[in-house]
Amino acid sequence: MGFLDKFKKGLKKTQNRIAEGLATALLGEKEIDDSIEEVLEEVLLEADVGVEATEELIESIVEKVSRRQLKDLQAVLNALKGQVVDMLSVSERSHLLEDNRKPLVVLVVGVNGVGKTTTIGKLAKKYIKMGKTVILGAADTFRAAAIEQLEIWAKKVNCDLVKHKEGSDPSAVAFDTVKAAVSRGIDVAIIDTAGRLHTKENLMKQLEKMKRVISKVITDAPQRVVLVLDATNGQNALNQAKEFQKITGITDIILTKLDGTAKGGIILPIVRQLNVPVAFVGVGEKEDDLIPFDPEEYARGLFEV
Ligand SMILES: Nc1nc2c(ncn2[C@@H]2O[C@H](COP(=O)(O)OP(=O)(O)OP(=O)(O)O)[C@@H](O)[C@H]2O)c(=O)[nH]1
Ligand SMILES: [Mg+2]
Repeated sequence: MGFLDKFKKGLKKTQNRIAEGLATALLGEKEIDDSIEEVLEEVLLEADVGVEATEELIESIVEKVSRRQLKDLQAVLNALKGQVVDMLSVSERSHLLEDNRKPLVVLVVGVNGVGKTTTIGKLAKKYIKMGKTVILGAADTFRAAAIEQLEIWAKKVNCDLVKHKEGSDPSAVAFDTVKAAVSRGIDVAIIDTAGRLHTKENLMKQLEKMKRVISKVITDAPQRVVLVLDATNGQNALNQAKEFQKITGITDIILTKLDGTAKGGIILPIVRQLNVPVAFVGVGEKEDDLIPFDPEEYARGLFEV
């Protein structure tokens, strides 16, 4: 299956909610009228498009309906698609893969269970496919089996790994990983971190320390701080992102588990409110289930039936 099909499949649940929600509500109506406003609001909010973006979308659709420019469901879906592309195209594209600083240090952060470690495996594979060499740093020394989980990925994608004992200082692992990348001439060092709630001050401080220690090896590193968000968390993911952004400069966002939720609309407020590009979306648990985010494909996935 190609990227585009996978992206579409990953958005299926969200698409169903929106398109079917609208279709059901409009069933039996000869022509679309103002009553679409309420239905639209409901389905868009349910898909976690967020209040602000929902209002913006509704305004434009209702205006077109009252001018009799949109007569059926298909026309409404098409209009929504165009509008969403416009809303997202203001955002910058992520250059996570194309960042050629060497070694590139990528620090991966996020709350518990969002898919950090899995995403690191998938990401490593992408760099390797481009002909780059990769080293992984097992700086989640907190959770039992976290190191082993990353080791399995390193074996699977065939790259180096730096690890210490469980319970050791994550900053020391990060430091050694970057050192190893430099001495072995490796292109990309990706550092896994323990899941942490954005509300836990001491854990957020620990992230700061990791960054500081890494910059002792290379002044401008980590050049990329990737925040992994779980799409199934919907609006809550947005709140997490805001907190992480306050404490540690996020350069890229990866939104996982799009395949498992009807809340795929959350990308809109994420892109529009955070001013950080969404680099990839996760659409499954396998190594190739990480898809570059593209506004056009996203809008098609949401609104094309
Ligand atoms: N369906 C689906 N599952 C995913 C995706 N990404 C990750 N997962 C699954 O989510 C679960 C948690 O993934 P991990 O990579 O362990 O998450 P983590 O953020 O490293 O977790 P902690 O280290 O405990 O904080 C695993 O079962 C993954 O297979 C995705 O895009 N889609
Ligand atoms: Mg993990």
